[in-house]
This record gives sequence, C-alpha cells and structure tokens, in this order.
Amino acid sequence: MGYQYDDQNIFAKILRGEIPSEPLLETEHALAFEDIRPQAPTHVLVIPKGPYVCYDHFAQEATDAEIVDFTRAVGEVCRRLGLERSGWRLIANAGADAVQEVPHMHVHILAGRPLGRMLE
Ligand code: IU
Repeated sequence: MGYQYDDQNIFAKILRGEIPSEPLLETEHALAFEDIRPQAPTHVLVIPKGPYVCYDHFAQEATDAEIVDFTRAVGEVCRRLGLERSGWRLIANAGADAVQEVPHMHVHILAGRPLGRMLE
C-alpha cells in the first residue's frame, strides 16, 4: 500500500515550529510532548520527525537509524518519567478502525493510573 503524507497535519506543523510545543524529549529523529487531551495522568505522544503516516509506513520507509532513535526515545521518555515503577502502556493507532486522528505516525504512552486490561 502506498501512503500519501499530508504535510498540513498538526504534528507536521509542530515539527516545523508553526505551532508551539513544549518537548519532553527531542532527539535527532524523534520528538515527545504531552497530549492536549490526556487520558491518564501521564499521556505523552512520541513522533518521528520524518514524514510517515502510520506505524507501517514508518516501519517500511524509515532508515534503521530513524527506527532505532525513535524506539530508544520511547524508552528514554519512560525512564525519565520513572514509569517503570508502576507501569505504562504503549498504543499506536493506525487508520479508520483504530480512529487515527492525526495522520503522522505517533505512539501514545499512558501511565499514572491503573489502565485496566485492554484484551480479554
Ligand atoms: P490518534 O492516535 O491519532 O487518535 O491520537 C491523536 C492524539 O493527538 C489525540 O490523543 C489528541 O488528543 C492528540 N492531539 C494533540 O496532542 N494535539 C493536537 O493539537 C491534536 C491532537 I489536533
């Protein structure tokens, strides 16, 4: 499947500095910031800086360096916030059924309250 990246999405604007953000972490290839509609006491989004629509697009077309940097950035955010103490959840929504709202690859880090079972 060929993905078409829309560079007018909100995270692209954040990456270009057109919309202000307060990064929790910035690396060469990734940016982490708080979600504006937090679903838990800790709700952080981590995005790659490259123009990828979703997880699959990223996994197919990002360089190994981008993938390694992004993956480590997720771990670094959790470590900095001390999330290993009580635990955390990582979510990536892709496409319509998952209700992906912003078409720029991102993962959600949720923590700070009991999150319940996701899968039965
Ligand atoms: P989703 O996985 O695409 O459904 O999640 C997008 C998230 O981006 C969602 O939790 C929004 O609250 C969040 N968000 C944001 O943090 N800042 C924004 O300006 C917009 C959405 I629009």
